[in-house]
Amino acid sequence: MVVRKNVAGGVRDDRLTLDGFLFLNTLFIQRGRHETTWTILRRFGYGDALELTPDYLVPPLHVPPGCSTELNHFGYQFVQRVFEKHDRDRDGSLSPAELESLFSVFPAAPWGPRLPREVCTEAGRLSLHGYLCQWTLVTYLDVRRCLEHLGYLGYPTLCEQDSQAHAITVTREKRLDQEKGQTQRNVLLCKVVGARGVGKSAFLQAFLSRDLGDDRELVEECPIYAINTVQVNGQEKYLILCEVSADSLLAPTSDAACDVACLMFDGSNPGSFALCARVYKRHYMDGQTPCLVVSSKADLPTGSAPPGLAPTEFCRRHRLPAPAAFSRVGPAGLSAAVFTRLTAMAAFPHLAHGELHATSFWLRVTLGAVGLAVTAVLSISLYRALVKTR
Ligand SMILES: Nc1nc2c(ncn2[C@@H]2O[C@H](COP(=O)(O)OP(=O)(O)OP(=O)(O)O)[C@@H](O)[C@H]2O)c(=O)[nH]1
Ligand SMILES: [Mg+2]
Repeated sequence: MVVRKNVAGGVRDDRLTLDGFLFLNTLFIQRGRHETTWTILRRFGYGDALELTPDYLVPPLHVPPGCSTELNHFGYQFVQRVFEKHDRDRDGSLSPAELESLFSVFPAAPWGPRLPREVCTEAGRLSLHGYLCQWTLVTYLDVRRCLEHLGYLGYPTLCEQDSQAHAITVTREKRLDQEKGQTQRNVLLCKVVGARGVGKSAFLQAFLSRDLGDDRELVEECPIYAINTVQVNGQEKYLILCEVSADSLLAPTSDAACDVACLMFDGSNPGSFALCARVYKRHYMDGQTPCLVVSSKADLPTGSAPPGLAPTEFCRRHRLPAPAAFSRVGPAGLSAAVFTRLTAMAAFPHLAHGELHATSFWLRVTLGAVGLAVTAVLSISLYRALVKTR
């Protein structure tokens, strides 16, 4: 009432406008009711220094080892609403100015200049798809940062939840996925490993349907991550490609953990395969991570193999799928097939090895047959026993 009387446009559709809100708080302060304004500020996460408090920005969220973090349905719904709010011209993408308006509630731009090389963009504009990919990447790699971002955007208030942890799903342990032979994860990580210059960055950019160009500067600037969606078995999964130099994986404290490993060598220089073989033996040979060997630069003539184990022979001996050819030039379908294959291997690791699959198939057939025979023998014995007792 008091707002309606004193501020033109202070109330609209029975709701306080910004002017009305500021007037009301000025009134509280003038009348000595500071505690009311403080209560409001604290409710929105502000501390004594009038800054959002760490408790508000990073609420507790337990992520046990072997688990990963994803935005859930509520999280995606919320960030999509934020996108739509800032897409003023309703063209389905954010221009640099629209992105700046979205960033205005953050103390610093939440996503750096690498953004256009990590997700799909269209002529400098960020599509909803690329935007959701970016949120997915941050949630997966750094959930604290994601919580902070959701906090700045006012998730708890706008969604009427205690904290923005409500927007996050912590997946079950990977060990359990491996035991059950399937995953509920929607975000999968693929490490792309290979010697210097084999074409890892080109591979990441092809995943975003972008050509690397010949500009070395751009190559140096390339991020180590690229994220996109891939359809497998009628499901849409987010696949994160992470470029890793093989040298770093041969360092003593290296982390090779991922859902699928892509071991890349240059098909025009098969000598580059030696490093893939070393990384495989060091990290993946005795583990459960599926591996796909990729022979890059398929548009160039195949080089002659140096003495030692040829890639195809190595794969056969280690029961790995035969090397998949890839080229950043040529039909897009060729590269799309590799990305689908990697995603399928990550999502269904027990199907990754053709031979293993066949083995388990025959094992199941054999066990099934044994089971049937046992049931038949038991049924006959039971029948005989019943006949005798009559
Ligand atoms: N012909 C051909 N050249 C390629 C292909 N992919 C990459 N290249 C070239 O190979 C060189 C190295 O490519 P990058 O993608 O930077 O290789 P990288 O593995 O990321 O290299 P580092 O990050 O330095 O280890 C560049 O000059 C690319 O233009 C391809 O499919 N075909
Ligand atoms: Mg590179």
